[in-house]
Amino acid sequence: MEDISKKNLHVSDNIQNDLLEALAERASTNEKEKYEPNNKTDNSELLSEMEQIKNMINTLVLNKEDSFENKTEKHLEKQDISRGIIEYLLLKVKNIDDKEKLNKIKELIKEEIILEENYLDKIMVFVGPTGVGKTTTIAKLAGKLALLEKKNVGLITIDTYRIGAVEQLKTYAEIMNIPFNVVFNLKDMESAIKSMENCDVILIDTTGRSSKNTMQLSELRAYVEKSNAKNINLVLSSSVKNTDIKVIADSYRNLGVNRVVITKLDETSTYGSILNILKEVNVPLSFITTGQNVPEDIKFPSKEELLSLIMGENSIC
Ligand SMILES: Nc1nc2c(ncn2[C@@H]2O[C@H](COP(=O)(O)OP(=O)(O)OP(=O)(O)O)[C@@H](O)[C@H]2O)c(=O)[nH]1
Ligand SMILES: [Mg+2]
Repeated sequence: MEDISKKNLHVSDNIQNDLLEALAERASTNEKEKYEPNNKTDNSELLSEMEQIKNMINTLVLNKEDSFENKTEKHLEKQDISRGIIEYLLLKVKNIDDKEKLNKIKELIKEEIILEENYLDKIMVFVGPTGVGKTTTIAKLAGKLALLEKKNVGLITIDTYRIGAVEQLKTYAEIMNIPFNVVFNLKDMESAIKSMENCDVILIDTTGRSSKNTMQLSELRAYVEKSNAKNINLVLSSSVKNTDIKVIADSYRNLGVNRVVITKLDETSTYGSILNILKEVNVPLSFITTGQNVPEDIKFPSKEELLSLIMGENSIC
């Protein structure tokens, strides 16, 4: 019998099926022939053919599992990179040499990582869903700017909705000895900003809002517009569900979001969400946060550092 196992055995679900059928047919013929009086079939030859077919099927299955596409797909899935992005990456490298594919994938991912080089502005607003770390992030940034870089920083909060929210930021302002203002209505916003005219940077904290509550979001938008801020950061936790990113991005885009901050990277062991967020929100990354410590746990990673996190080659302890 021809040694089919040496042929090119690529892909071939169909071939596998054909072979399985052939194998089944042979097996049933064999059974029948066992009971026929004039059986001339040499059973040992038949068994060896069947063994060959079995080996060939194994080779086919292994070949498929070992293919670059398969291994890469599994690896990217393990990093929690979204299905859409994985398919896009694999399609892009489909027709290039296997040896080049991994580098090309890394290059493509790097293209998606856009860093905001000038993340600072005179007036900066932080918006986002509840509990993602907006207030803590503002405290970290204020600490870095006021304590380490000796800048004049002012803090404003419009979060009079949640009990304790004002005290949370006020406490940080007192510890850092920097001006602090609470804005209760739209009219207050103007005067609060005016009172901080001398500050190099004014950081504005907002109430966490669900992306599904359009009323609350329009109210928030009015405050953001009134602040005249040109630097509007959407704060998202790295543990955000893939399916939610698009909904959040779409609803917050109306607020003029033009930067993103990714928080709580210390709470995850896979970093595909960085890529998912950047691709979906489609604005530059200002910085990331990596823990609850104020002001230490704020980081300004390079593209290479983010790439190695996304690819699972590095981690944040
Ligand atoms: N592990 C970890 N925890 C964080 C990080 N940033 C913030 N937190 C914690 O997340 C919790 C919520 O933080 P807040 O800053 O109050 O979040 P927020 O977005 O202001 O919440 P709301 O104002 O209620 O919408 C707090 O316990 C923070 O200490 C981070 O980078 N890593
Ligand atoms: Mg808050």
